[in-house]
Amino acid sequence: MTTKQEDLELKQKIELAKEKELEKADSHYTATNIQVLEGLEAVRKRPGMYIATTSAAGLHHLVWEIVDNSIDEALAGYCDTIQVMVNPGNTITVIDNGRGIPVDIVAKTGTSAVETVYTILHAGGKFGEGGGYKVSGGLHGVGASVVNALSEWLEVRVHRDGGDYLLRFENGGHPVGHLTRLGDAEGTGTKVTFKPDPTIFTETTEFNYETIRDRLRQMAFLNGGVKIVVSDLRGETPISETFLYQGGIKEYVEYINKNKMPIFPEIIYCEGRDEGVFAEVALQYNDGYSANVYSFCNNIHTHEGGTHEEGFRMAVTRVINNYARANKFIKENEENLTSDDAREGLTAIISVKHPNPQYEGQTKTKLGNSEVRKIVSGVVGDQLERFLLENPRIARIIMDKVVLAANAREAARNARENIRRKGALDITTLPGKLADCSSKDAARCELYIVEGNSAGGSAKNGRDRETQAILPLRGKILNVEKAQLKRIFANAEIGNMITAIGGGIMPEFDVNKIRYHKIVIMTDADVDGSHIRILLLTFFFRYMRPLIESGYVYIAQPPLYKVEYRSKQYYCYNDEQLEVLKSKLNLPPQYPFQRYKGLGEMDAQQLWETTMDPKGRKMLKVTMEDAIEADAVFTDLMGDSVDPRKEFIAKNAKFVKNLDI
Ligand code: 28F
Repeated sequence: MTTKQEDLELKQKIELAKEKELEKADSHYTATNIQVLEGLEAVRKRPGMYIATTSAAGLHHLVWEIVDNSIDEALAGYCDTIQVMVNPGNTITVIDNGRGIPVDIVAKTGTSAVETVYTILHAGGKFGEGGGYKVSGGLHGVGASVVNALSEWLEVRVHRDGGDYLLRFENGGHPVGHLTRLGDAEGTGTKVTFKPDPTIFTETTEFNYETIRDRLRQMAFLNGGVKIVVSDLRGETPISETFLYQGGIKEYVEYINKNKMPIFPEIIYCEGRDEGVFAEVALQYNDGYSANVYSFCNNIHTHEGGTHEEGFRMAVTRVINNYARANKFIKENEENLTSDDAREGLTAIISVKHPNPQYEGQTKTKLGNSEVRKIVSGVVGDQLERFLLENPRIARIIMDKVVLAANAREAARNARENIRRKGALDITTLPGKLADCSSKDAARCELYIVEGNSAGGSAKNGRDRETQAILPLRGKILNVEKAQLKRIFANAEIGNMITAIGGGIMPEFDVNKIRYHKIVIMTDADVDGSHIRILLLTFFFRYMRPLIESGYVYIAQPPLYKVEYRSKQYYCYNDEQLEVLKSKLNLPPQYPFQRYKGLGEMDAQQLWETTMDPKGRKMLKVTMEDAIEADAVFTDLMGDSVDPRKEFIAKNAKFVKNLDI
């Protein structure tokens, strides 16, 4: 029996215990909260550790990271539509119709799953137990919390369990209260809006719509059946584009070959799953000479290739040789076809989804997992062989093509030998037109390829002789897309470039031998200048691709206008700058200014000051971020259809994205 007194004491004890529990929970919460903020603070202190760069590329990484979460939800089978909007003020909104981030409390952190995912580093890592795994690459898979840490503010809105939930973060990831249920909602999904922190992204906080659109188009190709709607709402007339490819990478190959000449209409497709790895390949041959094989792991472009590409190459070479021998396309006494022969004119996409990818290489874009080689080689080996057996008519077209390639390889080798003998590939005899620099340290050296002899003269006189070399080009260079290899090697302007740069040409191009780490294309700001620039870029893309991949190719930015005011000279590089300058100096609307029609109008001193002096110049870096897109563009321009070329030249080279100062 207990007395009333004892009863009361017990009650008090229970209350006390409860309070202690609460305190414990609270202090636990406070402790984790502090850790959380320390984690996000670490991201803000050293953003480079998490997103590699805080330049324009890093800014765009934020978008990829949020979109990756939607893609993962789609790959798990719960989402089929993703919307991405670039809003006025350069904020980004991403919406998906997945299950919605869970809203209940996570035991470990004591807060909602939404808050956990957005405040704990790597929290979003593994997806639910339903067999799905986080497959999208992300920025090395660092998670949404990094985006939050690097945002001035970020809002997550979730529709789930019949509710409409909101959580807002400010100042680099500090939650404003906790997840709040605003009311009822039908359906499910997640919506995230964020504004990148300008104190982190000091270079630029302006999103490039083309960059976002191109990457999301690629995402739509790589994840067939997922609808991605991209909009730019910043301008006066909003832009919106929808990407939905039921055929996935098959449609990707079709897209790349769109302006080339496929030699048969079918896209060959192989797929398989083994050891938890999903591998798929789509391919088609066109009548061109280059190989366009692009590989991906978990939606990341593996620029440096890796085991999936090796497996693919092995299988294609093996199957083609076997078929060619069995069907007497090559005779018994003849050599095997090389893998280069088998890939001439080949467009292919290799895409693997791997639960535990290992990346290697200088830029960590080379797939290292060794089991993948066998998996891809097996899938392609079996299914390509079968395709050839079942489609003898197409098999014959392919065989004719690869045998022709083998013969042409022989002819090209002779042609190359010829120029080598003539000295064009021999870097000891530099072209007479080249005004070389005195330094031999390639990392410091720059080669200016300049349109026209008169501008070439100014550049020679204005340059820094120690580090800047000048190669003037006379008139237009050969259109390498259309020309035969033999003619390309025989062309004097091209020969000069090959010799000056010093790395040879593909397939033997050696980026370690090049004599300059900056190749700067300097042409007039008119249609002819654009054309020459594009011809040069086509040449580099086809014959010195590693130059672009390594980020060694630049485009000079000469000013468009000069304004003289109170015996001072001001240069403007675009119309906007001119307007700003006019209003800054309070100039009347009719105040005269000089419009530069060509580089030749500048004297040596002006050219140096405005365009060549490393201290003040602006240059555009040519990137291979989307080599595939670039390839489609080059073909557009240089291929047989004339209209897209004209249109494109008028619009300028759009794959030139990154501003490098
Ligand atoms: C606009 C950005 O972030 N979409 C997302 C989901 C769905 C789930 C999830 C996300 C659970 C515990 C990690 C739902 N139901 N779009 C998005 N959609 N995250 S992110 O779960 C996160 C995990 O911690 C989800 C059942 N399982 C998973």
